[in-house]
Parts: sequence; C-alpha cells; structure tokens
Amino acid sequence: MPIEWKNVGNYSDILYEHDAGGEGIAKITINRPEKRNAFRPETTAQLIEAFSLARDDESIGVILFTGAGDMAFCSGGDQSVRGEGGYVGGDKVPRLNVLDLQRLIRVIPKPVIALVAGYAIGGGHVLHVVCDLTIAAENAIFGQTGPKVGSFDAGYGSNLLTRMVGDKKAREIWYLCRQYNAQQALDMGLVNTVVPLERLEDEGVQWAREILEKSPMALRFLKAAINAAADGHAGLQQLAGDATLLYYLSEEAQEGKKAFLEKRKPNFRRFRRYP
Ligand code: S0N
Repeated sequence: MPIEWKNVGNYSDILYEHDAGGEGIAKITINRPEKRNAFRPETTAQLIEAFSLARDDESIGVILFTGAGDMAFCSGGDQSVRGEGGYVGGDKVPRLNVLDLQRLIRVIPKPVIALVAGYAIGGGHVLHVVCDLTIAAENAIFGQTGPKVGSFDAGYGSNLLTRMVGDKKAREIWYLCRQYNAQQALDMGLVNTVVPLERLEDEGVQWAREILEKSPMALRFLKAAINAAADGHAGLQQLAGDATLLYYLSEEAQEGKKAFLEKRKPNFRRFRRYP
C-alpha cells in the first residue's frame, strides 16, 4: 500500500510529516542535504520540537527518522558553526543540545525507526544508535569521526554503541574512525536490516505498520525495559513512570483519588493481592 505524507509543521531545517491516511506514522526528516544533513542548533531545536509533538500526539504510534536525499542520514554537528563551547546558532549561544535530542528519542514511549541512506557519521551516527530500530539502504555508510575532528561522544555514542557491537568493535569504530558499509553494519548488529535504496521508505512504512498492529502499552513497557538496563536511574525513572501510568488507569488507584475527594476513608480491601 503506497503512503502519502502531509506536512504538519513549518520549519527551516527539518520536515515534520504525518501519513495522510491517519494510520499513525510520523516522519521527521533532517532537511539540510547541501550539508549532508549536518545539524546546527536550529536543527536540533526543531527536531526536539517535532519529536515532542509526535510524542504528545495520541494518533501517532511510530516515528520514522531520516535525512533528506540519498547522500546522508546525518553528518553530525555542523562544523562551520562550531564555536569554542559548542555549536553556535542565531542567538550566538554555543550549545551541545543534540544531547537533549538523544535523550528525548530514548524516552519517547513509541518506537523510533531510523531510515539511513548514505552517511550516518559522527553525531549523525549517534542519532541512529539511539533510535529503537535502524533500517539501512544498501548505500549507507556508518562511522564516527570524533578523534579526527576534535570531538567525542562519551555518552550514548560510545556506551550504547558498545552494547550493540561489543567492546572491541566499539573501540575500533572510535579509535580508527573507519567507515563501514551497510552489510558490515548488519553483520556487527548495528542495524536491523539492509534494503535497496529505492525500498528504504517502503520498508520503514511496512515495519511501522506491523508495529502499529501491536499493543501500545506493551510496546511502551518493552522500550522502557530494554532502555532501563543501559540508562541507569533515568531508565528506571521512565520504566517506573510507565508503571505509575498503568496504576493510575486502575480502579484501585482511582479509589484512592475518589476517597480523598469524597472525604472518606479509601476502601482498598476489595482489591486483589495477586501472588
Ligand atoms: C559526511 C561526509 C563523509 C560526506 O562526504 P562527501 O560525500 O564527500 O561530501 P562532502 O563534499 O564532504 O560534503 C558535502 C558538503 O557538505 C558539507 N558538510 C558535510 N558534513 C558536514 C558537517 N558535519 N558540518 C558542516 N558541513 C558539512 C561539506 O563541507 C560540503 O560542503 P561544501 O560543498 O560547501 O564544501 C563528509 O562530508 C564528512 O566527513 N563530514 C564531516 C563529518 C564529521 O566529522 N562530523 C562531525 C562529527 N562530530 C560531531 O558530530 C559532534 C558530536 C556532537 O555533536 C556531540 C557529541 C557529544 C556531546 C556533544 C556533542 C555536540 O557537539 O553537541
């Protein structure tokens, strides 16, 4: 089934679209192909806004994250606006706010699928690493450049990567700054599948449609649970928050609120104590 997109935002550096048929798929695209989709502060701010909107929109169940054109998913921080203390935007303030974006992608309780054509390099590589799933086109190229260009990501960019590809391989990727093709990425567990370039979006949509048939609450807990082991207290907070949400939805939790508002003692005795 072909898919049509409708624009639901007006941004300079990104596109934010929903599927026109209302199936529940959002697509967020870094739209700076002339810079191989490198991000500047305006780009990350707009990505954070679009991902936040997709998170809050109950009609959306899966988010596709991609780059405009065939040449790159994202080439990392825009080196032409890199100042002394981070990337400098129109307000002249140096920022490293891609880290906020990374965290947001981790906590959004919906699957985020990276669709990678061309380069996923540097901070752009980290952006696909933090996504739930990655579908690579046959022309995809992966790698880190930090030690070559005077930067590094000692957070998700190295630690989550290590969980995916193993300790020795992660060190190789960071220490040597080599580039890896799509098949090599698949072999090392960095991506979920590789498809011909012309099938990239269709494959992403198919995966999204399969996911949309599944229980949203189950998916929410699975994402939080898989993240929790890697994310420390922040991961536990998300998982625990999800448990609180589930509890709030129960009659047992409602009884506590109702009793308070009705100025009576709560009757929790009628609720089961499961073994
Ligand atoms: C992507 C590469 C390999 C593509 O090579 P190709 O196809 O030969 O194209 P080029 O001719 O090189 O590029 C085409 C045009 O695009 C511009 N361009 C490409 N990448 C960037 C970029 N990252 N910044 C600015 N411009 C870019 C080229 O300049 C060219 O333009 P013209 O035609 O006008 O010359 C190749 O381009 C490449 O290697 N790019 C650089 C990759 C890179 O090193 N990226 C930066 C890595 N570092 C980070 O991402 C920072 C990490 C980070 O963000 C972070 C991490 C942890 C904590 C905080 C932070 C933080 O800083 O926020």
